[in-house]
Amino acid sequence: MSNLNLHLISFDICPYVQRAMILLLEKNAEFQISYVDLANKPEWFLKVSPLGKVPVLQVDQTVLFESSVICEYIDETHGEVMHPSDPLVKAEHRAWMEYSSVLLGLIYGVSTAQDEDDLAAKRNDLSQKLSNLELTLKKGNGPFFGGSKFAMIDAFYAPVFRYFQAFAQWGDSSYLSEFPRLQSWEANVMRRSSVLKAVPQDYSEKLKNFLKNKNSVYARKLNLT
Ligand SMILES: N[C@@H](CCC(=O)N[C@@H](CS)C(=O)NCC(=O)O)C(=O)O
Repeated sequence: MSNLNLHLISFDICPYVQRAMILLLEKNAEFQISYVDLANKPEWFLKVSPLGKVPVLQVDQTVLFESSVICEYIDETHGEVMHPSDPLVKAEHRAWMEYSSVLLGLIYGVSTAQDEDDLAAKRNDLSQKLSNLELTLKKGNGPFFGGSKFAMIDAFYAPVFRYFQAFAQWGDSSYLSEFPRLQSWEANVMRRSSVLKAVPQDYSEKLKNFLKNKNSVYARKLNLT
């Protein structure tokens, strides 16, 4: 266990921050957390974050950015390793972890599309990509992506599933309706304690306000406006 001080810089509904939060909670790591308003970035944050983005993890005086890098660092320095030991299986997990970032980009695209055509194209693409993911999930191999152990890849998919849960709460539960393996994986990931604690209690209200302000076609369809 590392003795260095960890300081996570967060924005309360950021999906990439959730990855780091889940790792820190899984590892029972001690850390401080600060929240910034990304619509009004404070000077101190702009000095610390090279890309002006969250998450940032300050490790004593060293600044780490990019959620994947932050998560790998936390994994290597705290507690039990959250990757499979076999190099090929680990590489496969990392490949599908990258894939989760593509899904997050598409979900953002769906929720902020400004016209019907763009919305339909993004939804189609997302659906196709979820179908690829469904096919890679091995039958009867749950509860998690790689089997019985909650691994880093499961932490990476939690923010994806959290969006689907929020959309379902607002009336659209279509995303995983044709994908039974994904549904089961989602349920198992989303009941994990670290995942439940990785966002503020008013997450859903905050996400709703964020989407409302985007005034997108999808926000109107969900009656968020
Ligand atoms: N690839 C980055 C993405 C981080 C990212 O896009 N964060 C968003 C918030 S969810 C951000 O800070 N946006 C502020 C901006 O782009 O100005 C990672 O994985 O950490």
